[in-house]
Amino acid sequence: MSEDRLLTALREHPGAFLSGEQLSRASGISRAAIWKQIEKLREEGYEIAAQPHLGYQFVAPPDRLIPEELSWGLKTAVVGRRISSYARTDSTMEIAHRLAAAGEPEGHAVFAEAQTRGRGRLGRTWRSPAGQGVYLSVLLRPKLAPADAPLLTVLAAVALVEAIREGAGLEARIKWPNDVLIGERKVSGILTELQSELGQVHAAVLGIGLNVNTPRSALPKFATSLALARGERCDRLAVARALLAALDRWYVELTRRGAGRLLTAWQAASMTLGRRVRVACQDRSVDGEAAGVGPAGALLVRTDTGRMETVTAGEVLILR
Ligand code: BT5
Repeated sequence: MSEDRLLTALREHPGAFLSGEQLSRASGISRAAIWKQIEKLREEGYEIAAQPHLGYQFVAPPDRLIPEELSWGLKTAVVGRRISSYARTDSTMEIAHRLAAAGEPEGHAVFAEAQTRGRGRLGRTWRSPAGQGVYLSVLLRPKLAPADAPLLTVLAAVALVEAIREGAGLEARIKWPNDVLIGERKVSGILTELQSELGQVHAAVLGIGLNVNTPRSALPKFATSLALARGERCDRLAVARALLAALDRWYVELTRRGAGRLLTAWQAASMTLGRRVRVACQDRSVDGEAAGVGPAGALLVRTDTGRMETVTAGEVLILR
């Protein structure tokens, strides 16, 4: 569409003023109608400067996670091949599951500005205030056995650490199994859900909640956001794009070459390994030293008797 071409022409020359005539040539919109289209873009939240005799200049996109902006400059093989964005929904997990059931190919990324029923594990709630965070579910169809699916949580955690570094300049650490922390506070949580049958994964929905500009008042007690940790607002689009790119890099690595490098990266970013932990599992509790991570993303705990226990799911309390 010619409106899209107008936006592309402006975006391709950041910092430069383009005359009405240049924009008209690039977009196919008549010179007389350019101003009206610019006003329309401004109404959508685009910041565009105008100077008499000079023309128009692209200043900033809207602070919204919309497909046109998320895919700008994004070169991914799988993750984000398709992007959907919702202003408000119950949970992006629900939308991605419905897409999966309808046969949608893998890679579709579903974003929402706000969730009314954002969820964590075991029926817990994920607080999802509007316009502050990244709430994302990615539909994947990995050739993994259900028992290896925790590797997707490992993948998301490593991708989050990289995206937080790249998009916000902050160092985050991974707390097994599905939390990403800055300092001692949770900044992001991961939820992996499967559609599987007879030992085969048909679809996996990888859910990620990341607090970007979320104020303290909207968060639970032991949580933080990138903006709180950095002391200034962060570019949500930049963080979200970096996240899609990192998820894609690691997904391609995992599916083509296996989990080796992924597990090494996880270990380097882990805050759990080497610590004394208490892991509460469904029916028991294991005390010991977090000694390593198994090939499918399980936690290896060396108990006081020297025995190695493998824990596939649970809550970790770091004792010291
Ligand atoms: C998680 O569960 O950490 C997984 C969260 C996944 C959320 C994403 S958002 C996009 C997608 N759509 C969804 O509906 N969900 C996914 P869990 O480990 O069970 O942790 C949940 C706990 O984290 C809660 O009980 C709170 O204590 C805490 N919590 C809730 N909201 C939080 C927030 N915004 N930031 C930090 N901690 C939070």
